Amino acid sequence: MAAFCFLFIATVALLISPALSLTCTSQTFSQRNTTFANCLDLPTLKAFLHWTYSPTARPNPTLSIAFIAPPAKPDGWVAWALNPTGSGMLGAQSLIAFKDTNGSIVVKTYNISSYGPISESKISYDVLSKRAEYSGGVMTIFATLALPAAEAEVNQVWQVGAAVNNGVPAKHAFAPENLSSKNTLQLMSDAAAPSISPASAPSPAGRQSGNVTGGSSRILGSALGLYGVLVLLGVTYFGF
Ligand SMILES: *[C@@H]1O[C@H](CO)[C@@H](O)[C@H](O)[C@H]1NC(C)=O
Ligand SMILES: *[C@@H]1O[C@H](CO)[C@@H](O)[C@H](O)[C@H]1NC(C)=O
Ligand SMILES: *[C@@H]1O[C@H](CO)[C@@H](O)[C@H](O)[C@H]1NC(C)=O
Ligand SMILES: CC(=O)N[C@H]1CO[C@H](CO)[C@@H](O)[C@@H]1O
Repeated sequence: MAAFCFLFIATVALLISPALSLTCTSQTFSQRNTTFANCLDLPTLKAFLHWTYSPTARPNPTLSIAFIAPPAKPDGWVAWALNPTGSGMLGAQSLIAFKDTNGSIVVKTYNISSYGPISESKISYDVLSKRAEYSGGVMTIFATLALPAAEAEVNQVWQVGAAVNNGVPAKHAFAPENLSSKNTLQLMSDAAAPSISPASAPSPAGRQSGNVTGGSSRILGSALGLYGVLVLLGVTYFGF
């Protein structure tokens, strides 16, 4: 009976795995040498964050990210921000990617201090590098920020918009999803990562992407965690 249960569970786990491959752990980047230590399926706007946090980098800790999301319309924009002074849009130190007036996909920085029209400006983080790609209907922002000090967590905000007018990203929708597109990014998620260590039992998805399965959205995270546990059970039981 126990054997049957394990077999059944393992089969179900295998059956559900294709759906889970739509998570960040199956995403790859066009530059083959681009990898990140962690990734997260963000809970709204079909967005994903990949990141590597280097708290001991000198002179400042660094956070390298790839933020992936489909713009609300093909000529729209995607944005990712840290908010060191609050949790929402006001105070967001933003990176916004869009197709510039000359047709290039650019990333510009915006210190968002009001709900009015935004304008390009410096942000409170040193931006060590930034670039963006647009392919397959999704935009990806790549950036490395210097953080003023090592932090265990930071507030992040993300957003998508439908239009860019004369090089200025236009305001986004007011839908509930937009209003809830923020949370706290646990930078030290390695410590809190699921007990499945990639070194001892790489998940199939983790192997594909070269990413460590770090955090995940609550729902997908627990599904993936469950899947991992099931795989582990299968490994233990079947010895493969
Ligand atoms: C990764 O590859 C790109 C070209 O595909 C190159 O410009 C870049 O320097 C490489 N980065 C590293 C860290 O090797
Ligand atoms: C378009 O403008 C951006 C600056 O906004 C520049 O970095 C980029 O090289 C330009 N692209 C082309 C094709 O001229
Ligand atoms: C961002 O805007 C706020 C409010 O106007 C201002 O106090 C702050 O100095 C600005 N930050 C930077 C880096 O310019
Ligand atoms: C998370 C986020 O950016 N929410 C914003 C959605 O849009 C409304 C209206 O502009 C803002 O009030 C929210 O801050």
